[in-house]
Amino acid sequence: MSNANARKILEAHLVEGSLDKGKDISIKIDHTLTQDATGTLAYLQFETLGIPRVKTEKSVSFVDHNTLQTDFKNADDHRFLQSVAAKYGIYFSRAGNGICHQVFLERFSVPGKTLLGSDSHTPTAGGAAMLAIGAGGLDVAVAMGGEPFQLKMPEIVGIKLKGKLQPFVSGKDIILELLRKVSVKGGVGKIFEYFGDGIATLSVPERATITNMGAETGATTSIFPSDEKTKAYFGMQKRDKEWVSMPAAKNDKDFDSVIEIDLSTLVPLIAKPHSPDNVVPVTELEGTAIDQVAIGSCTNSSLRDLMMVAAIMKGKTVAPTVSLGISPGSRQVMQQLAKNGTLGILIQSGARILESACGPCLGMGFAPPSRGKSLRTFNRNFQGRSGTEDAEVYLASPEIAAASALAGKIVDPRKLTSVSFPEIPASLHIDDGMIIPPADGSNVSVIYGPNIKPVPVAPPMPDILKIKVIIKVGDNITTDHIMPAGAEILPLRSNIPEIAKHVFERIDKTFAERAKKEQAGTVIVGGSNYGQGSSREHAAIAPMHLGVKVVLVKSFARIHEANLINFGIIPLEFADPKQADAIDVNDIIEFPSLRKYLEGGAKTQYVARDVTKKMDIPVNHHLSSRAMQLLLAGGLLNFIRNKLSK
Ligand code: MIC
Ligand code: SF4
Repeated sequence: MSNANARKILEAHLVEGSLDKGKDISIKIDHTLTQDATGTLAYLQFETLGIPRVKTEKSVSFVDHNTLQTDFKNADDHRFLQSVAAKYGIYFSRAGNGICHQVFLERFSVPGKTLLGSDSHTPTAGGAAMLAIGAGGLDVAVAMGGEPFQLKMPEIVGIKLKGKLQPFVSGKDIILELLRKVSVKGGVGKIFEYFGDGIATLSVPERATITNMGAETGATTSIFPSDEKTKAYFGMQKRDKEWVSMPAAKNDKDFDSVIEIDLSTLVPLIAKPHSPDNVVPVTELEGTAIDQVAIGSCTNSSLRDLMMVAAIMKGKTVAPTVSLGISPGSRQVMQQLAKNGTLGILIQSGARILESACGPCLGMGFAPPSRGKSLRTFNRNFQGRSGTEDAEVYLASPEIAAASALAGKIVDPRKLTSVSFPEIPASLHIDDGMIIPPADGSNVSVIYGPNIKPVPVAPPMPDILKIKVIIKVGDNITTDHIMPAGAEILPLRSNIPEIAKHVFERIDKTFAERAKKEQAGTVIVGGSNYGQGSSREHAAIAPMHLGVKVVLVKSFARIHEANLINFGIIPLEFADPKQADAIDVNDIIEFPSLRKYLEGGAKTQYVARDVTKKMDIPVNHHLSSRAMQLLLAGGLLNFIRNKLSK
């Protein structure tokens, strides 16, 4: 019997199905997490379920993404979220308290529990041995209503860490190495579980950097065991009582397959523009001049990371050609830096201290200059995400970032022989004053603002689908392409008709206008790993609002495919991927009796037809029987409402 921790947690939470690779399973969700940019829709949808109080053990709502507040919209969202939390029994982490994943790890994580979060980096909590999965907001809303979460049983891949990292090589380099090995789609349908003698050398924040950025491989989640290092972390957080031991599996045989990484031979790595798997050794880029350095994000903003940065910056000033921004991951980190003098060192170095929030990571301020090179400790460097379309973003460790900020060019941090490593405190001052715990909400009224609009629901699936190809895109299209974020568009997250005007605008400015004109609906044609990146369900709802009925691609990223189904858009894959090349924009594609096909359980090969090219297109799908029911019902919300009303 396998001793993989991921398997044990799934077993303990299994509601339906058997744990055979690829089979449909449903699991009980203990905790949920939302952030403001996905949370408003999640809670609007939760409200329509008519459930008086969340049914999870613990649900937490964070405000960290949309904190620029250039007008009333985000402030209204925050007020809405606070009132919803008070009404339905949800913990509320106020703006200023920090980035959801960092704060969740510090204050809420519990080894062995399940967590579902409306953010793709929810697996961060896997650093503390939680089985933490990112999902669309509607899936999280339904989990708050007590429904199990559905997924296909992933393959459990053991990542065997051997040996010990060299100085100035850290957690970021481990996950960049994995990305180099497996690529941005190598984790789809997989859980990465870390084991081996090397794990004992890594602290929880370093582990969380790894599980966080595991999302960039497309993995369902990543998880570390709970050991002495985890115990020490819970002690530091004064949460000793919540610590649970979950020793690592010992044998390769506990996993479906194993990837080995020798920590002792690992070198500092960098992901080049514009993909997190475009990884090379730092030595290959040494001397490259940079314009900007940004340190922070849910990947690398822990106390350990920022004390390391300060140790490198101490007594020195950032290069005159570089603008350095630092966003500590949480108020706890910020307070600790202030208390032990580290903040003073960072300020003295010329760093611009930014809010404890996502900020530059998703283009909320601190955009690089035109054609600027920006070196960031973040997890995504998709083109344009920084807010500057022609900027070049590099991803690296805090060690590389700090050393390079001083030099004005990329440097190998292993040359910093005179830097002494900081002593991370064993105990912290704990202050949860910015977390509002649940109380009796029976008299609370939810406060809406004028930009908060009802979430549209898909119409029932039509019998006949003869629809136009409205756009054709290539491989690895991200949700940042489909539904961009950034300072101008993010404030529209609670208003689908408005945000829908921006769908695909970075690829084709006419998309929304053209799509809306097609009364019969439209189909998107794409390449492999379509919809990688974020969990934002806006990348499904907004196209649905514009009349997209089918997305026909070579392959999907997990969360986006689930979001399409949740909002009644049919995800189909080419049986022969080469056929994608033969299809053109404006071709008419017919999907004969698709409704009947799904009603009959979709058991045989389905064949669509490009009427324009007179070409049959055999297609595959991985729709579970539940997914087919959702599509027939016009999406998950309709489906659950029907179920609850029975
Ligand atoms: C991201 O990093 O892309 C985001 C912004 O955190 C998204 C969520 C969102 O779009 O609101 C994610 O990772 O899921
Ligand atoms: Fe926030 Fe960036 Fe992390 Fe997304 S990846 S949660 S935007 S810090």
